[in-house]
Amino acid sequence: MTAERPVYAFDAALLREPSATVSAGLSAQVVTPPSYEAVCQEHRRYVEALRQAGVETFVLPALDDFPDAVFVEDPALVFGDTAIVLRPGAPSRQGEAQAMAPSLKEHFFSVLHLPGNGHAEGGDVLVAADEVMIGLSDRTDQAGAEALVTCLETLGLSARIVQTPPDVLHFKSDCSVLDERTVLTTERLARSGVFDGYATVVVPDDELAAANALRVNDTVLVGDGFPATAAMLREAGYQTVALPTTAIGKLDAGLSCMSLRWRQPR
Ligand code: CIR
Repeated sequence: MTAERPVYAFDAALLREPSATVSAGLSAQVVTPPSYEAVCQEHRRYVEALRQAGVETFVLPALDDFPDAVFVEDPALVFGDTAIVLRPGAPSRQGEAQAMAPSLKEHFFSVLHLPGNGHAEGGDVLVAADEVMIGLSDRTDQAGAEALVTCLETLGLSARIVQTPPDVLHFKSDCSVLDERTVLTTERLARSGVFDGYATVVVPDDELAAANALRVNDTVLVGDGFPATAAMLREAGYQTVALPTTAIGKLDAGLSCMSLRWRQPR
């Protein structure tokens, strides 16, 4: 499945304004939750950075019944002209998927629904040049992953089920695509062998959350609390833009989580 364009080439993104209730979002950490204002500020900077990187942004209104709804990456997956409505594994997030469906219909020719009763969240799905990796986690179970493999196969995409490290929220909490053959990853994930055959840039152990970076066109968006990772990326030849992620980080989120990105068919 080698794509005609690089997997990080995007010209459109769907986002959602943070919910007024976002402070009540899920978190595995014992921290003071972020304020609504702080999340909004980070979200604004993120939208602006996507625009600067050449992406047209479509920002949906907040869904106050769903504190985590700003993290639109999890309830759906999108490719060129197709979207897949997923079934989040977190009970408090399940309604986000149906709420997203009408907006997906506006932007995509075809909107599929994850078959069966299993669960899968987009944060567990890494789209690389020649394959899609689906990480099993507390949010994505075997049934959901298998259903997603089947669904992706109907789109001509080949998918592989892999393992998210223990106690890590999503597969992509620990990795991101940098280019057609290179991934940014934590050491613990790289050690599992999942990226054998890829080149890797390994984040320092004191910057684990930096692994959820986001390559968009010529730019790699990186959390501004991760200077060593940003320096490694620049040294490797990538252009970086640092964005604040302290507030969303308290909700276990990173830079891929706040958008669904695609290349519009011409
Ligand atoms: C959650 O636990 O579901 C949210 N607080 C964070 C979701 C982050 N999403 C992502 O990594 N794709």
